[in-house]
Amino acid sequence: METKKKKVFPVRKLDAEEYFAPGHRACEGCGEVLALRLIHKALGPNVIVASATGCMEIISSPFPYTSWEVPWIHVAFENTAAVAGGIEAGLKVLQRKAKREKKKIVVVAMAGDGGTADIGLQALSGAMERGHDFIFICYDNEAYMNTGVQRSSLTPLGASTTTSPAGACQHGQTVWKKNMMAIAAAHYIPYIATVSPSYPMDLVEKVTKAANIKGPAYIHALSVCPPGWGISSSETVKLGRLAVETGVFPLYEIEKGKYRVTVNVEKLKPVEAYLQPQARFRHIQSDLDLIARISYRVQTYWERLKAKAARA
Ligand SMILES: Cc1ncc(C[n+]2csc(CCOP(=O)(O)OP(=O)(O)O)c2C)c(N)n1
Repeated sequence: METKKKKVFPVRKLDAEEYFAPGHRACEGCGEVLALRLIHKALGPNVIVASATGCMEIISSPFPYTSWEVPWIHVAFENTAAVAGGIEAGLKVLQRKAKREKKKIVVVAMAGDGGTADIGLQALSGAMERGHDFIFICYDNEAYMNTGVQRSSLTPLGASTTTSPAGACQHGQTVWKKNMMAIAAAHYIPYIATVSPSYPMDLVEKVTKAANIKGPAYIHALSVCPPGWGISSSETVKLGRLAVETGVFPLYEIEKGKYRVTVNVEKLKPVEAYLQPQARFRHIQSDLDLIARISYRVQTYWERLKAKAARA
């Protein structure tokens, strides 16, 4: 009996093309737009993007202008992953009915940390569970930034925001940052990764992998935000590196359940090296107890991550 040949769609190699045009209105030194630009360089032209409301939407599409060189749709906070799932299902039907050529189109859903971990979480969970072939990218700048730095469930413990202010009664955010990687992993999707534009080749490799793997992929991009975090715009890339070097934001992937640390750090730097340059943590510099709690948490997570990777 003749076996059906599996169709493999090649994803293009990285080249000099840009798919997100300059001239957008992102802040100087924006880590989020740097991640976005690199991600789309890796994905190439054959994509359709569903974008939640958030910084990357407002800076890229003030009517009548757009920075998007690829098909892009602005959707509500709540339904980004649902819209992406619909696009993917629609493309599949059109290709099956031969109303569209059989070309790989990578369907991408993107949102900030508020749009991912808070308001869009239900739609994301549903889309991951249904198993749509799409990539969800969380651009995590650790607060609702474009509306004025309000806390989200991805704001780290101790960070001062306009709705978790540092003052006499409280030292900034009072709860731990939600673990979105673990939430994605709990859906048993085939590919999950953390990325940082401070490590561009690691980012490109993971995004390329996510585009080639069939089924849902979740990418979590740490996006340094100079105005929201209170750093100079020239410090973005350096702070992104410090997040990795201190273990605050480890770079790893979970491919079909197997953990792999992609950027190893022999000995973590003290978390103070990451906290100290940021104004949002200025008030906790003298709170040694809080720093010790953060440090313990970071160290423990890192050890557990390495143990999981060693077992893989
Ligand atoms: C349901 C709903 N609630 C609130 C808003 C107002 N709003 C628009 S953008 C935004 C902040 C987005 O934060 P985040 O998703 O973290 O992305 P960022 O702006 O930080 O990139 C808010 C609260 C909205 N558009 N829809």
